[in-house]
Amino acid sequence: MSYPFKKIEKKWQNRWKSGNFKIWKAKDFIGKKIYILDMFPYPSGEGLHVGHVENFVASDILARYYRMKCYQVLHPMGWDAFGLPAENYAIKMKKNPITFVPKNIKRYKEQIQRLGLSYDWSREINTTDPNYYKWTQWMFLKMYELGLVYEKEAPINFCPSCKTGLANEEVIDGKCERCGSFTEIKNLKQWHIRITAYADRLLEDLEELNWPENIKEMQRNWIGKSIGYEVYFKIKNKESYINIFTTRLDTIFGVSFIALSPENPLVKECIEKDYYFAVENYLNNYFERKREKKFDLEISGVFSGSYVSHPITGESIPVWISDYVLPDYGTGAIMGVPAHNKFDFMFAKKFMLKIKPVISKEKDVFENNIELPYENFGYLINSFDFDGLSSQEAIEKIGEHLSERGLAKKAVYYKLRDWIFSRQRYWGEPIPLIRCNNCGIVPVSEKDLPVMLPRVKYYEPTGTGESPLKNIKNWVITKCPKCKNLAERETQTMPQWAGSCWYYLRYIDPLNKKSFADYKKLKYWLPVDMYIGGAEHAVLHLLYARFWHKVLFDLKLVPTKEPFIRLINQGIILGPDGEKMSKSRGNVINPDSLVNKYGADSLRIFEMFLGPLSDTKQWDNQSIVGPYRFLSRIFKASRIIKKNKIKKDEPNILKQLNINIKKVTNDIENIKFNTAISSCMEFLNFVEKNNFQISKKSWLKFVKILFPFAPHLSQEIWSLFGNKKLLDYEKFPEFDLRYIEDETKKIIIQINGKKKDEIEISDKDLDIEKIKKLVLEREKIKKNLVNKKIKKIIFAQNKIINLVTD
Ligand code: ANZ
Ligand code: ZN
Repeated sequence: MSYPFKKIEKKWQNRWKSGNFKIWKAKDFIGKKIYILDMFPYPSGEGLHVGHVENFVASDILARYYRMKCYQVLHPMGWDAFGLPAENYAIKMKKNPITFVPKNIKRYKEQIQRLGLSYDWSREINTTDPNYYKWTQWMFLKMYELGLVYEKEAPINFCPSCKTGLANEEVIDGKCERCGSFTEIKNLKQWHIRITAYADRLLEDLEELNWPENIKEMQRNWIGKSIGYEVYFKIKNKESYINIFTTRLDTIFGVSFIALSPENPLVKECIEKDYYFAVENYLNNYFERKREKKFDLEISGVFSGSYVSHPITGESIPVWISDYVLPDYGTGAIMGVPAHNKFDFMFAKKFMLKIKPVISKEKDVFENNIELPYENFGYLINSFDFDGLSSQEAIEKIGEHLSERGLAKKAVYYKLRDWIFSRQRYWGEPIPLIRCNNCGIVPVSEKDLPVMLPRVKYYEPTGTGESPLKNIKNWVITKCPKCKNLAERETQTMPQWAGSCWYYLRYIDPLNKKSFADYKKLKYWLPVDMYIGGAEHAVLHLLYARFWHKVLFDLKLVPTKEPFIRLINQGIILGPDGEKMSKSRGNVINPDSLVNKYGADSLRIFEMFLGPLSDTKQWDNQSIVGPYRFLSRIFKASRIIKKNKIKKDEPNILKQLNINIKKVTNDIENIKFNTAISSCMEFLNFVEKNNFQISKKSWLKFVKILFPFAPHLSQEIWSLFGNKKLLDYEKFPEFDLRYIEDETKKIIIQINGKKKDEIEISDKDLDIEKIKKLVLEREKIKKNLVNKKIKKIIFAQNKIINLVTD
């Protein structure tokens, strides 16, 4: 069985193209809108991956569906085209990315068009286009004006033999990807953006987002807000104090040592004479390991010779120096409580320090016989006046006690760090700042934007770890915008994240010359209603973009607090061998060959039919035959039905048709494309069993609901039946409840998770309140509930109702 998909797909693709894709052009300000966005791809030399296809087909189904539901649909595509691979390839081939990036884009675009994806190409953008990156630079300068940009030394990876700075991706197991030498850490002045100033808002506003819970949790952990206390421990025989950060002030009576990070400036002050050599030895060793990125698995440390006094008991506590205390978190110093923290416990075991339990699991149990370390909250023991308090109460009380005496204060710390914004790279947006000997750092004037990336022949690494742009003297030397003397341009470039922080805004008004986008248009289109892409962007891209958007919101340049209201992650597709697809494993599936063999519509349906969109799925080379046969059967059925003279359909046909429409409508709106497709398959089986006895009108309704999934074939059948117009703006069929009223569902009734009864409920009653009423009226259930009180009713998956009692 076969159908002429090649001819059909070519015909309609040409038709869409010859109309300049106007059919998919989103119009501003007309009616209700929906913004359906894909994470835009990086146009590598390899072309589209089946994972892209999964993402783009899913969003295309939504875009086509909502168009048929009379929405203005904004569904754009563009290119995230700056980045390291292009630059490395350029260095190798001695070719400028400016010439080959457009070639890759062309290939991507052709592949996308061969899949029948309905993008509004009039809004295409490219992050490497000067008309685009002008605004990336402009926004950077806005942040600079706000004081959100500052320069500070920060470590970069450096290969001593290639004499070049490396990106994290180029360091494999601590070695340079190119030559295999061990890389080092080199400190270089770099631009930072103060994303930490937005930490609280980035955290709080997560609550309003309809995103997968795991992604929100990753963002929460990345931001890592901890509320606790700083406590000051006085160094014995000295004037200074050691300031530690703890979230567990309730354990303060169990402190048996203080530990400083080797990088804490107080280390110097704490070293006592007799300990000098041991400490110096330890520090040298630590810094050497750090430079070479070799980390010991075992905790190490050294005693400084100093003691502090306990702020409540006055007891002497030894001060240690240890690498398990992070230099850039909290105050870089901790109080060690071995009985209640596993790292402190390991440290105490190794150096034979005291382990004193001060928290018990149960109230009024003063003898602790639980296994140590016990890290949970509990009740205080061995803690003098505070004995018996719960951990939470004790944190409050001890906090007050110490704060009143000036020995502690409430403190909040975040794991989030400021964003290192410069790269020592050629292929990125130039940072629009100028270094002048008279005036210091001077921003480029707005009228001189964009600062164009120079077109050059050679941009080999400089050997110092700095940007290759540094070598391009006639570009570097410029005039200071302030004093007009000779000055130098900043030669570091922006990270690839910069362009992807705001691209969804430019789609809204891509040709605007006066601003990055007109505010009224932003107001109409924002926020993005559905953002579809891979879960690998859980933190970096999605956090940077949210931050960038909030800065623009504060400047009153965008109308919403958040950019992406709803996020949907497509699952990873594993190779036929069950492993992640990769070139080196040789298990990458190329969509082109499948399109050639079975057609784009078959591939679209196949990928959606692999399983629920968000699940990890395994590729299976054989199964695409199924969708292909399904479409062939539809084509054949259409030719038969076209000859039908049936005017009025039998009730069972109408019933099945309406059930199908209802199912597909609900499934598309709930992003369950696989079950929508199986419902269509069932309907086709039914039509075949009934010898194709269905009216043209009803059949065409089916063709319409198939359109978002298989647009070429549906459009072909639509025109085969004499329709001249394109299907895109035909109304999506509505279901008629009259025909499906007697459709019922079996619902299982449980009490406290045990099945007690079941009930048939008609579709129109599928409403929790109605079901509750019906369930509670049932005799069996009444009997089971005698003398019991219902605490909660849980209704799961439209299948099970569980009554939870006392
Ligand atoms: C004493 C204590 C006792 C702690 C106890 C924990 C349990 P989060 O929630 O991740 O913020 N800490 C503080 N600064 C640190 C640093 N620079 N490097 C390594 N560890 C550090 O963790 C806060 C806890 O992490 C703090 O509370 C501190 O140990 C440790 F039974 O203080 B705690
Ligand atoms: Zn100057």
